[in-house]
Amino acid sequence: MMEVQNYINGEIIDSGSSEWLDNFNPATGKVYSKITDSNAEDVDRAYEAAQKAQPNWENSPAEERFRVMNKVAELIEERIEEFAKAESIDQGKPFWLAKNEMRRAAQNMRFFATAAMQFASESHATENKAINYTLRQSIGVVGCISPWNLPLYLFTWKIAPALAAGNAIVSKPSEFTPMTAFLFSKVCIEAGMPAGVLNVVHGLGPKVGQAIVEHKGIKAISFTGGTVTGARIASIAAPKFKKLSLELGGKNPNIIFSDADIDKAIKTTVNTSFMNQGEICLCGSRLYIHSSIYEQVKERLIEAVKALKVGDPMDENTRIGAIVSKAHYKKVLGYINLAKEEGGRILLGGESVNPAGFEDGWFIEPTIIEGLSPNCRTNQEEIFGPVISISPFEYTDEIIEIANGTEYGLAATIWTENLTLAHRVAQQLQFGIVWVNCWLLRDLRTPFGGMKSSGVGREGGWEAMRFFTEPKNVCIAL
Ligand code: TXE
Repeated sequence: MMEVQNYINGEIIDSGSSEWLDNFNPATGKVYSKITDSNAEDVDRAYEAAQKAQPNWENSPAEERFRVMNKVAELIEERIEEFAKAESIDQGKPFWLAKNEMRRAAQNMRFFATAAMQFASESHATENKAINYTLRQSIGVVGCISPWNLPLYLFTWKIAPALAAGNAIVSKPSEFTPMTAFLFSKVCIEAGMPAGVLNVVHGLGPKVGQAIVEHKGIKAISFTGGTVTGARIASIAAPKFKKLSLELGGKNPNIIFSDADIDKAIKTTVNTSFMNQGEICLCGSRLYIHSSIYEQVKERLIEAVKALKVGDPMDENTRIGAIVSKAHYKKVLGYINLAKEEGGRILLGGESVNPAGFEDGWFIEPTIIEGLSPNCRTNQEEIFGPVISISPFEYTDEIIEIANGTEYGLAATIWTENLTLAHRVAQQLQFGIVWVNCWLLRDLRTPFGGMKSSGVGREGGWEAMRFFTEPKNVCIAL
């Protein structure tokens, strides 16, 4: 059986614990590989390697960091089939989608390789008195903790800017989806990444993740995952005065106004609602449709979603794969039951499915629910599965209030051909990202992150480079 091992000080090694965790294939419900069960001592080892390697990495020419990171991107692209297959088996997502995400992982490395070459200091002349400049220095050793929904895509999204800014890293991928980070470690060795610059420690969140957050020498933590975990991490990191970037959950509204281009809105909404089984923090799980077009959009959406094939993730026609873990599968089904208790009418789906050949896998039908009040738990809590709630609305001010009325503030989508309305609503929505007539259209230079319980800080472009550096003001009197 394949074994997922750590990458510490440039070597692929087992945890000192000699213990192993089971790794499941969500489509079959069976264990298919083992994960080294690391602990705080492995984190210490990774930290020591990182600390030793960091000064040389920071002081290496930017071209050298650029070269290594680009080489890693090239090697991922050369092995895209292998990486995508591994991601699909580990996570449950369709293979074609995993392939897109592997391209994005390579793009993350390449984008921030370029940032390493372009990131610059600022200077400020203080009228005849002084010249100030801002040195942007590496932090040292940083911690990167990533989730299971877009495993390599989000892992690289964190480590790439950290590396570009000259830091060394102790990282931990999710224990539910460690495989592509393991393959990535091997690619780093092949690309000539200096030993210790990136360390990948596999294992459980409360053990390995927590040890990273608690570690005295690790000065900044970049985390993507659940809001509850984020709050726990913040409570440990804050008294130690660590820099923190938290990308947490969402309960994102998708609002279709009466003048929207309905064909486009429906086509995109199918993805907004159900891509990656709804396991994307940016998925729109609350769909609000203007009452004048409600029945029409509802019927057409149901038809479009009915056509989504649920099943074998390796089949190129599959649109909905398996749910990542048994626990999460039960959680999502629990929310469907809750929706019924709260008075919701199931318009489509609502059940688990057992596609032929995958009888023990964790599959759930894409589910559309109507008739829920804005304040019920189904409309307030993050489900993170193929489940959406739909409702009609009358007035713009009313829908803005409803859209803003959850503890989350990650992403909102609006559909309208009215430019003034689009600008006005975009300004009033309390979300880190507002998409107008599109969804998940990403430019890696833009700030990415959420308001309220969706997180603290922003990733992407210079925001990420600023997070992974310490600014120092040098003031020289003239
Ligand atoms: O995530 P966790 P879970 C949401 C989604 C989901 C819920 C919980 O609603 O149902 O969160 O998912 C590591 N100290 N999202 O429990 O636990 C863990 O090992 C340090 C939204 O699987 O937050 C993993 O590497 N680290 C989301 C990472 O944190 C800890 C993506 C995320 O896992 C830790 C995933 C600890 N005490 C879930 N405990 C998004 N926003 O994209 C766990 N970890």
